[in-house]
Amino acid sequence: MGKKRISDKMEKVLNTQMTREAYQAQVYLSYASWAEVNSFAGIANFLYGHMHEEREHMFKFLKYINDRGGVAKIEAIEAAPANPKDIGDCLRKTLQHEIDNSIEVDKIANLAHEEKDWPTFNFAQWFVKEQIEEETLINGIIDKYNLASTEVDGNNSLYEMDRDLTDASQESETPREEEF
Ligand code: OFO
Repeated sequence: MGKKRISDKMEKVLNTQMTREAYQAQVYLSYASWAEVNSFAGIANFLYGHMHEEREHMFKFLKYINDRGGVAKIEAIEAAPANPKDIGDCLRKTLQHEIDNSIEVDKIANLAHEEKDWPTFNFAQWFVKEQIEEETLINGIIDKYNLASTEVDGNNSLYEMDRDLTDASQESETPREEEF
């Protein structure tokens, strides 16, 4: 184990966020399973895919804590929330989970700034950008849902939207910095 290069406070905050990322994965997993059971295979596929992204986020936190001489603590993950009422509810709740997560990520960047912990500030920036992408991605799907569900042949449009999501990317259209 290397010399500890993060504060005790930061270690605790990063550990909390690591568990929160695992919770985010639980949310996507439970909503995906709900969508699958309710015959929305495309949406389920998209949500299962995103569950893996959240697990990767959790692992990024784990590695960072350990690499900086802290100790990642694997703790209990909060139970997934109740099933959504319908697809619209599912998408809106997914967006709210992402917004809540963005707020927590911003707090880490803020603490790193206060502590002049520039490595953690830099680490947090990856997540700040990731959250912009994720909110944009889910907002885009909500827009499609709103269009699909307000047409006269609503069910048919919803069917098509679900089919489109089968191969949907997990990335938003926002270019990442390295793509400029
Ligand atoms: Fe959905 O995001 Fe992790 O951080």
